[in-house]
Amino acid sequence: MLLLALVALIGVLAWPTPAAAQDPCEDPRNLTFNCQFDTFSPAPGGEVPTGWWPFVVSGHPAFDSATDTPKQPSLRVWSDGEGFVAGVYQEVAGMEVGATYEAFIGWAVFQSAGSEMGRAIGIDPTGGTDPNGASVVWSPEVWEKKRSNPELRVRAVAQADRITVFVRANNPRSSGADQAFLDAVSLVRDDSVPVAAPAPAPEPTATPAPVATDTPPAPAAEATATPLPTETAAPTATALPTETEVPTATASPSPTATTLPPTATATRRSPEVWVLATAPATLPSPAAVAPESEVQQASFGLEGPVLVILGAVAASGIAAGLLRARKRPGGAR
Ligand SMILES: [Ca+2]
Repeated sequence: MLLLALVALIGVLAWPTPAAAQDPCEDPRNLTFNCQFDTFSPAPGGEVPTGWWPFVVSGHPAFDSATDTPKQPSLRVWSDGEGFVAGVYQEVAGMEVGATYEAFIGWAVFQSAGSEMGRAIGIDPTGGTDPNGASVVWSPEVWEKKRSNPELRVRAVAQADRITVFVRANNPRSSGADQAFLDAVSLVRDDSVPVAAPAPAPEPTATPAPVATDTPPAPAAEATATPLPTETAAPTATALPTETEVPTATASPSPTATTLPPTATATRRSPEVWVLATAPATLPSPAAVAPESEVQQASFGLEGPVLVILGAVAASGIAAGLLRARKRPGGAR
């Protein structure tokens, strides 16, 4: 009897419970596509189960199909001579926001000269596809060399109408040919957990509470708002536009700008330079004045001869008068 019991116990330990019992893909609630990795499609690094996408966090592992699984084929992620962190993911649509979902992998084992390789399953409840994303919820990582890993399951509350399921193999260091075998990845809705729809409701309730606390500081903010209008008065200091008129005055200097160069020379402190500077500045003015003075001189030049002529005429007139006066008495004679 003892022997029979011992043999039966060894049999249970040596071979996992019947595959059918462990096949999560047979669960009618399963939501993943190609749960049993029945078909493969080409992908970077080799080929991956159809409907799944490969990801590589580190290393350069290869992806292909293998026979190490209760229901062939399985996905093999492996390398020979280099560590790696890699796996596959699938976005699953049709989620109900607030509902709880559980992902599970029925087969996650490895073959290696080494004694450990991490395996884990994760969910990004926001639907992200970055395995390093902070929103990804990971299961505990199983490192031991064993062929049944019921602990490789994780739950999350959907935050979007689609969520992402990840399965990952973590081989920190090479032990030669290191191979991970993955298969049967499922996602089911856990109806035992009420939909978190009420959860968003309490959030708004919590929001008003802090708002009440904010009410007292609110007036403080108003007081702060009072100085703000004062700052608005600052714009009243739009006296600046008056300064803007200054530039208008600056427009005048622009013609004077021609004078600037000498002025600049005058800036060299010595009063003499000032004189010199004034001189050239005055030079143009005389030039301009020159025509006027010439005109004046010209007018004076005309006035002089006219007076002479008038004088001569007057003198000749007087002389003629005297001659006539002398002739009349003489003629009378
Ligand atoms: Ca399979």
